[in-house]
Amino acid sequence: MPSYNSLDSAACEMLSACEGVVETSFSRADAMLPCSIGADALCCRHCAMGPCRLIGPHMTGVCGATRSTVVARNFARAVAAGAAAHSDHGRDIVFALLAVAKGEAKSFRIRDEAKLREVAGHLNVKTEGRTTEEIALDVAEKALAEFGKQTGSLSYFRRATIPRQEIWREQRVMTRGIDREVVELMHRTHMGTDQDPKNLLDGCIRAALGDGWGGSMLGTDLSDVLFGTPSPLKSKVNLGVLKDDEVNVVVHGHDPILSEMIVAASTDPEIIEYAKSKGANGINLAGICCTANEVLMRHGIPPAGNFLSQELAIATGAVEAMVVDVQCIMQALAKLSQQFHTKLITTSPKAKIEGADHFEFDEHHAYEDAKKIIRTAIDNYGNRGKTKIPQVNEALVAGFSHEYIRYMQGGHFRGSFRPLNDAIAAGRIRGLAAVVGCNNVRVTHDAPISQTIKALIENDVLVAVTGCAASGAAKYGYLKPEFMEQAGAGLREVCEAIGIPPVIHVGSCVDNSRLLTILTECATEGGLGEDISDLPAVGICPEYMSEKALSIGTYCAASGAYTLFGLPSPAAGSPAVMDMMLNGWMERFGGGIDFEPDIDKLIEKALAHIDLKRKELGLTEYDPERYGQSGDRLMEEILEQAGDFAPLNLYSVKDAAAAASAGNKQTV
Ligand code: SF4
Ligand code: MSK
Repeated sequence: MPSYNSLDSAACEMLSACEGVVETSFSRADAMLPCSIGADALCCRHCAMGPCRLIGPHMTGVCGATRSTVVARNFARAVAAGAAAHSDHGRDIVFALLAVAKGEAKSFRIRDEAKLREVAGHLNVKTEGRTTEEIALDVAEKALAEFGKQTGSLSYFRRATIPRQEIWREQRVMTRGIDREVVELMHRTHMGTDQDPKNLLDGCIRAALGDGWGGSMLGTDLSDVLFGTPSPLKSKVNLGVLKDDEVNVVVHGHDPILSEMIVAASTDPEIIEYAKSKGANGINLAGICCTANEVLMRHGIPPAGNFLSQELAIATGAVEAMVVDVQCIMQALAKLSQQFHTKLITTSPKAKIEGADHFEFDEHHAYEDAKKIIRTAIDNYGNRGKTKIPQVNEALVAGFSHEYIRYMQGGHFRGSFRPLNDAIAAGRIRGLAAVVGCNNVRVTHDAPISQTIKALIENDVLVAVTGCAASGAAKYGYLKPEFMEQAGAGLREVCEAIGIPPVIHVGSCVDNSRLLTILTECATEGGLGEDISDLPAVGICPEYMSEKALSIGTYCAASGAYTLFGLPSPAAGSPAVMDMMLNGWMERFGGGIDFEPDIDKLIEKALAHIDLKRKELGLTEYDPERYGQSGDRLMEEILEQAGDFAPLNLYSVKDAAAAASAGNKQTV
């Protein structure tokens, strides 16, 4: 087979089948080079005197805007869009909770009351002596107010460490209302307004913090309240999860409100009977992008792939309906679905696509909407032609909410982050890394994600994954407990002791807010400094594509994390702006953004930062040879030598997951 621009053998098989027959983002990328002026952010089209291209002798635009101003303005608009996307998603979840609290959304109910009460505490909502619905109503109203707050700062900032809150106050970047910061950033970037790159970047930080500690965190928390807080479960990933003899429905996008109902409708006996009446053996649900992560984390629905798999899923000819909501949905799906029998179904009034069927989804009659969508897919089963489903899939364990991570380190009564902190302090775990974000067709699909994760775990770095990087990691077996064999000896011992894979799946891209919570818990547990910026931890986005990733990177940096992107800088046209975002932010916030397209160097930089932080904390110097001769592995060897070997249950994660989910039943 000729080589294709993907590490994923299922993707390569489909790209081979598509060659010369159907267009994909891979073939379109080959046919169109990126614009080099735009890539460096040196094009300004913020007024009709331009567009101005600040290249060659043109050091300023017609209005005199400098390269640094133009680059910072372009970056700011991307962050504003990314923060808006996440936050608007979060707002929709709040509206769903409001409808549930008012009894207007009968298809949903509150699944995690303990989390509702915890969120109520963060938002200063009284809980004592009140019904769940009363609390939920106040929580929803207070949460909505966070979006429109005109003065003061986000309530959730109280969840950050005290030193972090002080840094934000000192640096004057406390976010007011989420909407206010996004609108203000759009205002600042209007022609002739904010023309100081540093001030523009501070505006980015306020909007991005409004995303991470506001819109996204509320989105994650209230999704858990409504749909259940994830705990580990097993599933599979890749195009091989599609089935030849069942109606395949693929959910794609981000909003769990829609996908939760699709999951429920797909198990409705009446619907299953209807599928059988049309000659199918049942209904097979699969996911793409972050909707995949939402339904995987809570129901074990298998992801068919990540961002660059969306067209390839349709090209199998086996997908009766692809049901989409918001974000990361390629417009090309509309034309492509017409070349096959697939129904592309848009569901959000905010995201219609010319050529797709639009079934508007509303939480007030959600279940009926979902059943209508599934029936449409079933009716389409008879139109299926020849199929080509790559027989490639891989097992995985997903569902590590921060609540579960705390629970797995001591159980319900003694849960804490102490064992993890102790393992880091002792050097068993060298440090922590979050590997997050998208695919980007300008690099080999999944290769930077895979290379980064492999190198990190070999170097005893515990990795948490989210978004399309999580599905990418899963495809290569990294989310299987057995993969701990590939980890360094110290990390392997910890994984064996706790019963986790060396790479833990934490959720969707909105769930990067869970990473802020995990890191804050590590910092407040003690022994590793007092703040996120003290921790031997890094954030890495190897294959970013979306503007949301830039917002995520900005809020991680402003929260104290050194954050690396594996692509060229979108601020490359101004070394001064790049320096402000890396060195300037490192000095002011203890975290910064670095763009390093050479993945070998990116890994070196990540490990160097972890080691620097270990040194600053006065921790034992990391030594890869120190551990590996204790725990279960040693016991196995002893038993083997004694000739009395009986297989040990190394992977208690399965039992722990069952125990956790027993109290958190996910049936809708
Ligand atoms: Fe050109 Fe200035 Fe107008 Fe931008 S704002 S297009 S740099 S004149
Ligand atoms: S879906 S934002 S491609 S992670 Fe969240 Fe994947 Fe990136 Fe979209």
